[in-house]
Parts: sequence; C-alpha cells; structure tokens
Amino acid sequence: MRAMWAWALAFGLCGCATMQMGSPAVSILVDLDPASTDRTVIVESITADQQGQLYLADWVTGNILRVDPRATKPVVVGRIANRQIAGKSVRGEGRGIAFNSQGDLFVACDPFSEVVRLKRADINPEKPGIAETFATGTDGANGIAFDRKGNLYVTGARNGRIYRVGPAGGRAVVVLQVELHTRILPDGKTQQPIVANGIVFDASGILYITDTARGAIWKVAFADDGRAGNPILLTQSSLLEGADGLEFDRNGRLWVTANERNALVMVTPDGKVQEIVTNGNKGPLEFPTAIVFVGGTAYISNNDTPRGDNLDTIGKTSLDGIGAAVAQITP
Ligand SMILES: [Ca+2]
Ligand SMILES: [Ca+2]
Ligand SMILES: [Ca+2]
Repeated sequence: MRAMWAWALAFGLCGCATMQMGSPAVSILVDLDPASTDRTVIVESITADQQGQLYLADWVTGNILRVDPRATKPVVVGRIANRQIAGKSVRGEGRGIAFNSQGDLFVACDPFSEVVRLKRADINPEKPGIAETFATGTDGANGIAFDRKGNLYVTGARNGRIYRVGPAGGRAVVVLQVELHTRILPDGKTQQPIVANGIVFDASGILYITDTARGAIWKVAFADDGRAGNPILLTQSSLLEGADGLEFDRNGRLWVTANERNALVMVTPDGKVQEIVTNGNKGPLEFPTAIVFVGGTAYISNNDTPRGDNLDTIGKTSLDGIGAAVAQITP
C-alpha cells in the first residue's frame, strides 16, 4: 500500500513528463477484422481465463473468440445464436464478458435483456458451444462482474440499474440505482445517457461503476447481508469522457478506457484521474471499450465506433486505423 501511494505521489509531481519518459506505448496484439472498412467484426469487451488467454464476443457473428497472446490468431470457441424477437432476427450482441470461479464464461446480451452462459465444457474450438440463458430481466445489460460469493452483478446502462443474480442464475433483481442523467457530448449533438456502464469489484468487495453520462466513477459498498449502500462519487473528470470498461491492475490501481477520447486513464484511490495514453483516430486505441490485465500486461478491446476522437478527417467514419482489435500495453 505504501509503495502504491509513493508511486502516486511521484506520478503527480512529474505529470506528463513521467509518461513521456517512462511509459511504454500501446501496440496492436491482433487485428480482429481483416475487412474493417465493412466492420465485419465488432467487439465491446474482453476478459481472460486463468491461463491468460483472452476472450471477446463479436456482435456481428455472435462468435465468442479466443486469442492466445502468444499465438494471436483468434479462434471461435463458442457462439451466441440469433433469436427471433417480435418476428425479427435479433443479433446476440455481447457486451460485458467475465468468467466465474468455475471457469464458465458469461456475456451480457443487451438485445436479449439477458446474461448468457457458455459452460466451461462447451468452450471448444473443435465444436464451439452455444451460450444459453443464465440471467433474465437485465434490461440494457452491459457491464458484468462477480462478487466473492459468486453473485453476478449486471449494469443496465442508460436505466442506471445494477442487477444481481445468484450463482444458479434466474431472474435478476435490482440492488441499486444510479441516478439518471443525460448530457450532450462535445460534438454538440450526441446524447449520452449511459450512467451505469462498466463494473468491477476491488479486492475488498467494493463495487466501482463507470458513469459515461457524467464522466464519473461511483463506488458502492455492500453490507454483509448483501444490501447495497448509496453510490458515492469517487471522481468526475473531463478525462473520463467516454468512461467505459475498468479494471484494477495487480498493484490495486484502477484503469479506465475513455472510449470517446481514444484514451486510457488511471484513477488513484483518492479519485485523482491521470492520463496514461491517448491517440488520434488512426489508433492504436480506436474507441477502446474494455481492459483486462494478465500479469503486468493490459489488453484492451477496440470497438472502433466512429465518434469523438475516433472520427476520421471527414468527420463521418473511422475508416483510418486497424478497426476491431486487441491492443496491449505493459505499463
Ligand atoms: Ca460497456
Ligand atoms: Ca478506425
Ligand atoms: Ca482490420
């Protein structure tokens, strides 16, 4: 703990110079979409198994992809099948993705208002399994995280709800509410109403939520009986424009992807927000939406939405750059 604070202090005093001298660059681990001008692959989230292999869900095909950082060629290990809803074929667009302690893989599926599960035995490149319903009633399902008791928490994005479902799944219940808020982005036209986007627990069981609408992060403590306390504002900053995925590194520092800014930022325990890296529309960060650490290396999913700092010079598309990809940095 003391080392962490010393680091934070040193960083604060040195500011940008520290980053320029000491910070390694972001690079691309793998280009997920060879036809990125057509956006044939779109990913929003990333997680890792205990062996350090990476997993992402593709909105377009429903495929659940596995990337071995040492081999890098993605393989399909599972799938979220399309569904017929109100007479239309609806894609199972995967948002947040996470493993439970048994090694089953879970994906938040906003179009289905569900979290689906790919059982460990069905994670198979030879015979990709089909993910099945695990939690229902999760409107807007976006970020997901497990607590230490194996309960799954799900964010409801613009509705501000945080849902919880037990280890056996079923209908989720609302355990807390982030107050609704909508803001017009700096482009002067885009409405940003997502108040509960990514979520993560720290080592002590406190939940952290990115509030994209406010450019903020909320903290929530839970009582022993599971009751949620009121959300407490940890920080609010213009550096958190587009705050989406978030994850702690092995030193307990909180990292956040700021998608609108093509940026990675770090938040100290007392709520100071520090820029780690940011780039223009050509990448390597292109609307980064989630981050996961494997050892000392962070892997980041590039969603490549054409918006904010990811827009190309004509201001309509984001055809520059590599498109859907996994980026990496070893800070
Ligand atoms: Ca998200
Ligand atoms: Ca791009
Ligand atoms: Ca590409």
